[in-house]
Amino acid sequence: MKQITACTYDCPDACSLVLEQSADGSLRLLGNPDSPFTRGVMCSKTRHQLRRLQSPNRILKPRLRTKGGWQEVGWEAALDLCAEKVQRLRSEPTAFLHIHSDGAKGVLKEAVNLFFSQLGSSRIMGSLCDAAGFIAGVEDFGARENNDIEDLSNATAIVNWGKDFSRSSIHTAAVVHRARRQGARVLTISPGGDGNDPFCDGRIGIRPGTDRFLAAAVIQRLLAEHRVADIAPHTRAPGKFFQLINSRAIDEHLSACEVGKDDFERLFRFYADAHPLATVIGAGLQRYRYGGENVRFINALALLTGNIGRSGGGVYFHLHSYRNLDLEWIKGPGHKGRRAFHIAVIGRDILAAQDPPVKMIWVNGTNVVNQAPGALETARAFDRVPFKVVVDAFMNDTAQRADLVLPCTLMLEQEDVVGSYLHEYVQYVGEVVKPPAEARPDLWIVTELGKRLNPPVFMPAAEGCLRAALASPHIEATLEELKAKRFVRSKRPRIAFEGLEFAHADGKYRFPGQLHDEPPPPAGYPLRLLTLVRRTAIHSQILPEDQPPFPPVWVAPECPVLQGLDLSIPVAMVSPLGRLAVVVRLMPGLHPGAIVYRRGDWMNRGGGVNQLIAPGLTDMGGGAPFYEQYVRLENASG
Ligand SMILES: Nc1nc2c(c(=O)[nH]1)NC1C(S)=C(S)[C@@H](COP(=O)(O)OP(=O)(O)OC[C@H]3O[C@@H](n4cnc5c(=O)[nH]c(N)nc54)[C@H](O)[C@@H]3O)O[C@H]1N2
Ligand SMILES: Nc1nc2c(c(=O)[nH]1)N[C@H]1C(S)=C(S)[C@@H](COP(=O)(O)OP(=O)(O)OC[C@H]3O[C@@H](n4cnc5c(=O)[nH]c(N)nc54)[C@H](O)[C@@H]3O)O[C@H]1N2
Ligand SMILES: [Mo]
Repeated sequence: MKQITACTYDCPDACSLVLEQSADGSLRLLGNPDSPFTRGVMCSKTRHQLRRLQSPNRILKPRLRTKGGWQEVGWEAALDLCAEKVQRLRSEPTAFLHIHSDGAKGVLKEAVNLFFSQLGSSRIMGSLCDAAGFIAGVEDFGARENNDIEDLSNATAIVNWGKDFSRSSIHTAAVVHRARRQGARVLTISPGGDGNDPFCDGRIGIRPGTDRFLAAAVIQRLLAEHRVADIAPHTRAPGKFFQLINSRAIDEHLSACEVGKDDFERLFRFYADAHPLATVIGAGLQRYRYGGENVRFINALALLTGNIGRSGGGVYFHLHSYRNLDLEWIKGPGHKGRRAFHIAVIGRDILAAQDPPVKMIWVNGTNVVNQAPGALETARAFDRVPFKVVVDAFMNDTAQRADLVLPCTLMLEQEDVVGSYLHEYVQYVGEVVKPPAEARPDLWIVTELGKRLNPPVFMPAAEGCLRAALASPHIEATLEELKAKRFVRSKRPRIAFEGLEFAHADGKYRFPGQLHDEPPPPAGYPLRLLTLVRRTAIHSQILPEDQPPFPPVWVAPECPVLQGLDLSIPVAMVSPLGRLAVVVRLMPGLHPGAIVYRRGDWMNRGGGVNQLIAPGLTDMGGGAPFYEQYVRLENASG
């Protein structure tokens, strides 16, 4: 038997999937060959999902913290307890903080937020993901829009600013591959740590966090050679921007980003000579203090070379996953006025909260203690809050700090509708695996809780939520049609900003107003810590049984830190916030001032790199500047 569904991981690709059940009952998960975009290919992380569902470490019943440890309780008792705790906070709802993310994507997971908006509880703002780069695009273009990802195959050249095609989006890699077969040349710019070699014709190494200077250098040369496209009527104050670019010499820009003359020449020739040229921007380069600025200078370069608003050109960055669905109704009436905590500094904000302090936390769809920077501070903040409910399926670093853990259903066990932050298809997600008897979807949990409150908080039924989401101007499909077809393409134009009509009120593009210096490493901490995605898992959704006791890190063979380090005895990676025992490996091609860690392993299994990373905010969007952190390596006894 074959059943079709879609991947709900927090991954751009949102693959269409087929679950095959053979006569003996065994299950196989495969890519769906009938999908117009994902075309039968599924990545290696999704391959692990069936094992996750059946893991012996999965939480199968509600668990209550008691003095002696964890005690399993029934759903009735668990919900009654939650209701009693929430009821006490009805008169001061902002003492109740809701923290959520995209553990599983979908309309019904988003709908859970309506429960909290009706209560008027505190919410989170910003994001741990792509907020700086996203808002950079909004500042420049007025809205975050890409050409259709399929149009990337029409490029004659592609410049990839630090997206790891091989790990973070295999279907972007597939389109890049198609473009190359048609003759496109591809250049990647990165400090290393990516698996892009099979997908590109060359790589330019760059000092981490400094892409804005490389883009500025190319723009300056274009200006000097009068090669800038005639975009002035479509932009606001270009002269001021050109002054900013010319306020330093090209050599100064290049030394700030540590790019040599030959590499600069190569990149300049790409942007000056290839038309149309598409620019792809990864999320890595916006995980710095000036991450938004990095993206804005690259956007400007694409515009000034005449590559915006045309087929084969464009700038590609993450889109909004739900842009083709209507989820406005979830925000509730008082959204703007609700008390909000920055997720990127969540521990600090909880600890500092007054009038009222945080008295209860509800977490769903995020391992926030593990994934937000400043993990030890977040853990401390959780310990200070009297009552924490965590809805999850595994005893990760966040669940471990709960007072009550509620077991949720997981991907393949839940009906839903998803969009994608890469492609234009909205998909129906079928429930194809029977969930464990006592696992529940998030929406069911808050619905049952709402009924127990006085006055009650009512939640729409799942079907109503899906129908409301589909009432969007961007797609044309009823729920029945979507169920039958499985995927519907949005009606958005294939080319973004055609005619150079931008989404700002005056229709004009905006250039960045500042170019900030990149500070040198702080004394004693020479290595910039790049905490990158891993191929075989989505974020921290790694089975505890798969985590090695000592996480590996990679440095360049010529990394100066290796001198004076004895690799035959244990090594610690140290930041001002803490230390982690690691195993050191070599990665040729990596910037000598960088160290790579594949993020997502748990503190309670010997990992948890966010213990070492300082909380903070990016220049735009309330993002987390994870890669701003510097560390050192030392022998553990040292
Ligand atoms: N050091 C460092 N840390 C980072 C980053 C970085 O660059 N460096 N980048 C980060 C990025 S890009 C992101 S997007 C975030 C991701 O951070 P999170 O959003 O916290 O992502 P996950 O680690 O996947 O945690 C999701 C949790 O949801 C659970 N879950 C799965 N399905 C469901 C469900 O249906 N319901 C409920 N209630 N739970 C479910 C999973 O078991 C898992 O524990 O963090 C990031 N953290
Ligand atoms: N397998 C897998 N896929 C995923 C995820 C996952 O956890 N696992 N998570 C998904 C999510 S939510 C996200 S946000 C994306 C993230 O996907 P990516 O955008 O690929 O993000 P990162 O892994 O953070 O960074 C990727 C690359 O950025 C480069 N880089 C780092 N710093 C710089 C810099 O200063 N300049 C330049 N030019 N390059 C730099 C590094 O070479 C690194 O390989 O992946 C998604 N896909
Ligand atoms: Mo992300």
